Amino acid sequence: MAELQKMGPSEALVETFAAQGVTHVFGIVGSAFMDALDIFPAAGIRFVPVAHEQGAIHMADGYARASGRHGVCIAQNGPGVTNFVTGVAAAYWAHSPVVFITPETGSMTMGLGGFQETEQLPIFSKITKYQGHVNNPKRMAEIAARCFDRAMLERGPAQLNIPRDFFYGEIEATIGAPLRIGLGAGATASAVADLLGAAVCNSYLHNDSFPATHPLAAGPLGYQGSKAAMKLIAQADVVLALGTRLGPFGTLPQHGLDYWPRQAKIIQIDSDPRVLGLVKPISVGIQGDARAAAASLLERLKGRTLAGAANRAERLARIASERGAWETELSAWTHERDPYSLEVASASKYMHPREMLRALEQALPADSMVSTDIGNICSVANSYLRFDRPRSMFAAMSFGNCGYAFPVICGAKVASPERPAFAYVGDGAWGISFNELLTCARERIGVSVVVFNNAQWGAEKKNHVDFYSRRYQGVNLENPSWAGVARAFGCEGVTIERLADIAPALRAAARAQSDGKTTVLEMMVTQELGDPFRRDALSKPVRYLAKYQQYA
Ligand SMILES: Cc1ncc(C[n+]2csc(CCOP(=O)(O)OP(=O)(O)O)c2C)c(N)n1
Ligand SMILES: [Mg+2]
Repeated sequence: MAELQKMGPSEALVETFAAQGVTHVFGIVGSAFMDALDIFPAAGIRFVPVAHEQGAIHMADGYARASGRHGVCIAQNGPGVTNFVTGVAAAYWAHSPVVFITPETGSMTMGLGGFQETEQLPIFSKITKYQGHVNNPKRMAEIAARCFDRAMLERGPAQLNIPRDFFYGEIEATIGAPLRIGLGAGATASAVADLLGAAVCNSYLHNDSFPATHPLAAGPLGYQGSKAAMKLIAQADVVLALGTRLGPFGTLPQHGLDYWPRQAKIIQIDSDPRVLGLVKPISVGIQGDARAAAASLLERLKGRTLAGAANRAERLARIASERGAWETELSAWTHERDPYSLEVASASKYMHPREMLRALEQALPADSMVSTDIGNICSVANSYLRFDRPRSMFAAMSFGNCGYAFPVICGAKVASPERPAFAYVGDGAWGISFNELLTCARERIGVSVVVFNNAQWGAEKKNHVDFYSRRYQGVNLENPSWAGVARAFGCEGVTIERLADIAPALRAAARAQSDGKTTVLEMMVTQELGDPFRRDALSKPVRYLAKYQQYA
């Protein structure tokens, strides 16, 4: 609809959604945007009502990450909008093209402190790639479209802020076509790796960035990642960093290995020039699309005599042997071996987290999508999650908020209903997010949630163990039956205490997804704890005042 037409601003907004290919909008109903909501069905848009606005923005994030299209959500001005904050920050660091619509208090009462009023632009100013403010209803279509274009172009959340009286009136508007700069998935990476005979490491929490079954795949770097990947990259003389910002959290020493090859030449390619050389010193920085850059690199390398060809066979043998060694080590590593873990496990009849994660890995159906939360067991899961195609792993990225995984997998499932969908969630994080079971039951979104019931905020308890002589505060949980809670919400719930029950329960849960049924698989596990997130995060306590001496 490129010509100028008479319409209402709500129509201009909804027509822009349609032009941008929007089919789902997550949110909680509110008077502020009801005039636009009213016509969603006529534009082919399904409004997905949620339990909490944080759920809506996380679902939009999951939807975007699974589909590669925009995730969209909307909320009531004031409290509905402030409920978005954590989810926007999470989407920012997950580089998700989310457009969140924030109706604002009316333009004629702004500043008078009426109902549901707060300045909505400053709150989001540091966690958005773009903020569009509709300063005149006549600009609704123009500014809305720009939010969609910028979210995709800059890979991150864009805010569309609209004073609520600007939904009404008569305007003349043109609905523009989406503006897209082509960015491809880095699939060409395997061709480059094959030509070079180079090992391929996944960057932290991107285990779906390269097929795990490929013989050159070394596994993920970073926290609870693959020792094979770390040992191999440590020997590199050149690292080609393809479409990764080399985030600081994802390159920290792990398993006692300080693996980053400081002497190596680093070639970094990223579409965002601001991340080139930001975290790690580089030898060459290339601003560009990872796929296009890899393709042109491949063209230039073909037909040349490659220095690395001389020892290719030896290198391939080394890669295969490191992969094998890590697999063998992982299979034998059924439980943690530090004194705290040995003690708590011996007093428990429940499953060891590691052997449970291994059983889950083996039972996951082909083509599964898995989201993971922030917590000790979720992090250890990094060693046991392998994928063969992109858009399969949706970890809480560097914002690191507990309560991310469940709503995110709900959004991913709405985007890709044909794929089996699983969320891994610790019991503490589950307490933050289980309200969205309401949404699953009501909207018939069928996902499976694996809740790790270790009756503790484990990742933080690990700090009490390592640094505070086990002086526990606020880390022990008293859980209800989470399976029972799920059933009370109208979902399925199963409690699992034995390894042998994992595969059949997981398969049944996956089948139930096709009937739009969500299942909570409550895993009863010991209180063992894997390595801490990071060894540099805390220091041993030092106290100077007499009354605190026993706390040193
Ligand atoms: C919203 C939020 N609050 C607090 C934290 C701090 N935090 C990090 S990990 C963690 C413990 C997670 O416990 P749980 O979900 O039970 O998983 P577990 O570590 O026991 O496997 C906490 C509280 C956080 N990351 N996010
Ligand atoms: Mg826990």
